[in-house]
Amino acid sequence: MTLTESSKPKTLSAYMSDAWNGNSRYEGLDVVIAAIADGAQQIQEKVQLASLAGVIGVTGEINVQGEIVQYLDTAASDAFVDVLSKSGRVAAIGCEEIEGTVIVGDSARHNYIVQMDPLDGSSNIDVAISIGSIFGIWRRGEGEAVTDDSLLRPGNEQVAAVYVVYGSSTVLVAAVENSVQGFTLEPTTREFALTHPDLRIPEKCSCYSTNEGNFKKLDEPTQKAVKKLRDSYSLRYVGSLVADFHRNLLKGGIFLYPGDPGSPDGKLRLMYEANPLGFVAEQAGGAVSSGKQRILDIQPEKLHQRTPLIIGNKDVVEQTVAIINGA
Ligand code: FDP
Repeated sequence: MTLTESSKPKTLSAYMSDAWNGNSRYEGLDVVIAAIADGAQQIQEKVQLASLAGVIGVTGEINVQGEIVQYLDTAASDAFVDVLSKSGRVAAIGCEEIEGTVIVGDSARHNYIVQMDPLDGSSNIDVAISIGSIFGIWRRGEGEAVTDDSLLRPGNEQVAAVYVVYGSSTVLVAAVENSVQGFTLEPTTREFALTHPDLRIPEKCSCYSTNEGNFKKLDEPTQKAVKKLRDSYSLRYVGSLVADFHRNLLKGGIFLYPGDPGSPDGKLRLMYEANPLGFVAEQAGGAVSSGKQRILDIQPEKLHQRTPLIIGNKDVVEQTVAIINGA
């Protein structure tokens, strides 16, 4: 099938220019998201090569699976720090792979703060399963100094969030207030095209996603909540948060990685996993909770802090949280 000019989906850059042009709240945001799209294309190419790791290994370049995982984690972190720094719009970056704050610049044009997980689900890299990248984006206050603490902002102050899934296709989802748009990388033009406009989580929840292997570790109310989900929905668990979240956003579903008595804060990270995906979920009509409160209202204390995460269809998240709290 050939697409005529008029039936071709909008590109990411055309979409951003049409949607945000002249809106001062989003001044320069298109540049930040274009930088993310550029970095994502670089990483997508490297991720594809990961399946050839054994072959490439013969040359001695990348020889064992552990090394390709490490290599890609670092390559993704370096690539996104590079493109975001060069965008001229980002004042500071927080990254799963980097201990402290990356301070980029403090001119008036450096008006965004970005927190990212450059390669989420890295234990799936070398087995050809979907992985991704996640970004939370905040506005820097006018004239605000850029310091190590610039990153410690609650999720409810995010102005945008983006994630990318490197799967059977490469998909970039971008959310701002009341708007979630999905774009697919078109391999021949190397452009992201608007394929999933105005995403809303379907009314009907069709699956639950959790690591069932952790069931015995959970406290009794959380076990009760998981049992209720088992009785109601199909289980779908990729083990890459971004891939599980994306499927649930498109098809309806709930993801939970709760805390347990041994690790009350769970496994996932507040600033670059829970907050950005929580923002996307809420803009798409879903909900996000730590089991105690709305994720986006947590005041962060540390850059790499963890949080239990319950995210997806609003009614099912609310019901699950209620059971966890003794209902
Ligand atoms: P990974 O360890 O592969 O990096 O962010 C951590 C994460 O993946 C998530 O993407 C994923 O949802 C979760 O951990 C999987 O954890 P379990 O293996 O404990 O289920």
